Amino acid sequence: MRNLSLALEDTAPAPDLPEGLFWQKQALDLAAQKRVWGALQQVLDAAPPAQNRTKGGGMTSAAMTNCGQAGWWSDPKGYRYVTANPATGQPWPQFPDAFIEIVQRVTAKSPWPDFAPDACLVNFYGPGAKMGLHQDKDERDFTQPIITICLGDAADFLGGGFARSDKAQNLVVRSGDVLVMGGASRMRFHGIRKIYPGTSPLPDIAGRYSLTFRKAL
Ligand SMILES: O=C(O)CCC(=O)C(=O)O
Repeated sequence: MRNLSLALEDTAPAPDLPEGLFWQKQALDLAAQKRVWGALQQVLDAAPPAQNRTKGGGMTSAAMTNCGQAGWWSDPKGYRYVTANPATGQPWPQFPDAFIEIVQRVTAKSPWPDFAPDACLVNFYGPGAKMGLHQDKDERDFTQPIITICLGDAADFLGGGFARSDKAQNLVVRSGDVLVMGGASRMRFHGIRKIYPGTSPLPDIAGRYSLTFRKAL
């Protein structure tokens, strides 16, 4: 049976979002999601996602990989962007054309029509995976937004405040949704509370991918 609480969430009115946080529900129809998935598979083949070690000595719950000129990396030395995959020494795979087209389409009518990402951190959440509340602050230019494409299972996205302890808003995001965090919301804490296994409209995806586009360098 599909998750009942998720079905109920669907009928809830869209919540008010703070300035700079945009949630474009179903920005990608199923055909566009399939195209992104096809392109993503090439990235995953070239740079398979893996759980990374953290500064604190643990492991990331989500598995990660990157494409673009730079990739976000975590290991006991800390968090940073690197231009080659430390696991292989190879450059990260280039952005597939499908990614560039989607980002351009999404940003065209946004406050950041000239957004030119140079990094895409891809997170993969299997059953039980999550991501704690954090700020994205390893990029050089905080005037540029972070744009996230959701693919696969639905998830609880937490949009918090500017302190980790601030109350967070829960958005149930689905495959094809796009989130933009920019401007006044660029430095908000955010995270993934849980995913809803078995809710992916793409039968080949068991779990959730988030494609997070950044201007890192
Ligand atoms: O998976 C998501 O939607 C959130 C990802 C995220 O917060 C990040 O990559 O910094």
